[in-house]
Amino acid sequence: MDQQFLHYVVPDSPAVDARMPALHKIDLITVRLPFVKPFSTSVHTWAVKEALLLRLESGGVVGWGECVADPDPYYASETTQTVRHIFKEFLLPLLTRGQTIGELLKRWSPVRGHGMAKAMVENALLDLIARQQSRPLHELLGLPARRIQSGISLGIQDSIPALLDAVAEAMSRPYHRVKLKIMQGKDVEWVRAVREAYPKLTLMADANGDYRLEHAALLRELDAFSLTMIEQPLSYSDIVQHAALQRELATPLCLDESIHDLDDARSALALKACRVINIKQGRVGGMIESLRIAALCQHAGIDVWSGGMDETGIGRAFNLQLQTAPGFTLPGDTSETARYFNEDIVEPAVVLADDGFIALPDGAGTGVAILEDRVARYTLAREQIR
Ligand code: OSB
Ligand code: MG
Repeated sequence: MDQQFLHYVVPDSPAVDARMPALHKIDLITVRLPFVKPFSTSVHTWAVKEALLLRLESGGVVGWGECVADPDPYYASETTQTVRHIFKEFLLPLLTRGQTIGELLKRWSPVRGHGMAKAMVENALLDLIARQQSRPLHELLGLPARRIQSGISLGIQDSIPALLDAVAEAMSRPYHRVKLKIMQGKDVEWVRAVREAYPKLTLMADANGDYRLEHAALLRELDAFSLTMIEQPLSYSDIVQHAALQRELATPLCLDESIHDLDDARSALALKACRVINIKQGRVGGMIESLRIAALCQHAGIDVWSGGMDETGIGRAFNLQLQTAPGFTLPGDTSETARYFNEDIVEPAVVLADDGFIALPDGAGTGVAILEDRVARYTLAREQIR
């Protein structure tokens, strides 16, 4: 085992020194936005985006966080209900004014796991603080602005011709790379068809944990298609078996579901379980933990990218801000707004420039304006907590 990664002391973002303002109003808002098209992984199909939003108000300034948990546990074990419970019972009582963000993160470390709940709160606080200081979020995090690479994740399709149509539609926009969802029975021939139609396309596959080590020979067939990586082929909770699989494949493996925090990333690197990590800020407990993981990976010479959870424009704006960090060398799952929703709850929408890059929105905080009338239109439930 590579001990080096276990001992590396990761530097922290200057945002840990930011101080929490008084919170005059706290709202938990459940929104439901219809997707343009249903989205399928090997596990489940989602026809709508149902998300919990946290709205924090301090002296007329409002910060917003979006939780990536679904109402169901078909991507991860947290759900909107567990997030609501953990937030109200265990995180909310710790939100006292004057402490630094770093102190808050230490105070809530006894709350085991629940990274999605923690990310929602940290998101809203960082956005609020940055907006109060009239600074963009990346600046609060100590990161210079830059344009962001784009990528698109295509869900499981009904047939190979439908997949080829979906790829053709994606390629009508200048995305930097295409990710295909795969599952048992929809893998080698499906990837082969796309590769034959597009020999030069930057292409990868994501199995959302559908395979076991006994499928190693089948997965090795994917080595023929020069994929940039295969994401989470094995169980959502595994690290060790991915290390065994990586030794048998030429294609780099990427971990998504298995990485919940910096410690998981250390384990994965020490065991050589992957050559790439998909960092979703909403999964790993927030922006600050994401930057720690990115710094560890940079030290290890491992590429990272930002995944997505089909977020509304609020969550997507955090994913954009995160990707200003230097470790994010690969295009992520950051796609145009129009690919997810006919109408979003923020402005401006994410749109690709002619060269496929995405410009950071240039307002304070996440840079996007939250359209409260649109939020209201898509609201299922609103709970004023303070
Ligand atoms: O595994 O990366 C995943 C969406 C929902 C749940 C899990 C995943 C995804 C995606 C889409 O791949 C990412 C996006 O476009 O935001
Ligand atoms: Mg994934």
